[in-house]
Amino acid sequence: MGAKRELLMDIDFYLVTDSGLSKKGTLSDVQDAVVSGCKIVQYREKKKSTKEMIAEALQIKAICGDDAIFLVNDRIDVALAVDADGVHIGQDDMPIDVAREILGEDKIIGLTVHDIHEAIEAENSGADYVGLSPIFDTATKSDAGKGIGTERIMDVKNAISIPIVAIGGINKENCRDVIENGADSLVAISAVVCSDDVQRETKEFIATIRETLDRIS
Ligand code: TZP
Ligand code: MG
Repeated sequence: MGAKRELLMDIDFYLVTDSGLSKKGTLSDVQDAVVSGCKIVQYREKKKSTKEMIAEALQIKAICGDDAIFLVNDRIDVALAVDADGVHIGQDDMPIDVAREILGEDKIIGLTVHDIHEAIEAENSGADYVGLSPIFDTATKSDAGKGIGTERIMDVKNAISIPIVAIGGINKENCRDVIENGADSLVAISAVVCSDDVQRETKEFIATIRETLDRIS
């Protein structure tokens, strides 16, 4: 098992970049999150050219170094070009078996799922983790759909054994509930990248997640 794959068992706060929402820019956000202890970063960029994405992805990879897993959203070509640690894909992106064939066994593949059926299918098709979405209503992703609520996390937890990353509408007020209901890790995009202090927000999320995981274990 690669070192980065081992790190996947230890993730708590998961950073997804958003250059449209970010106050200080993607690279600054990644830097701030990683120095604050974030162990997984997903480069999610919908507007830039492939050339710009490759240049930025190389910089993100360098910031992550050995400290954080570095994944690229959707763009398997970009992930391959920069030798990222893996990808995060959605239900309408490249089928996971095809992505695995292209990326090989060593790369990490995360898949967005919306319910227990997609989660079981994700595990059976070789996903390394699932992103369960959206837990709450969110304005950050226009087509995310209605929040499924925290109780659904436990249903998924009871059905699969790969890590569950919760996403959608999560903030510091509701994040305890998300972890108590079975999420291993969580994403909070706007709550972190729209803040003036990404380091402080990342540290606070990590502390709350860790404290909750310790309490329920
Ligand atoms: N995928 C599902 S919901 C979402 C994505 C990228 C947006 C989450 O953003 P926020 O600001 O944490 O609700
Ligand atoms: Mg996608």
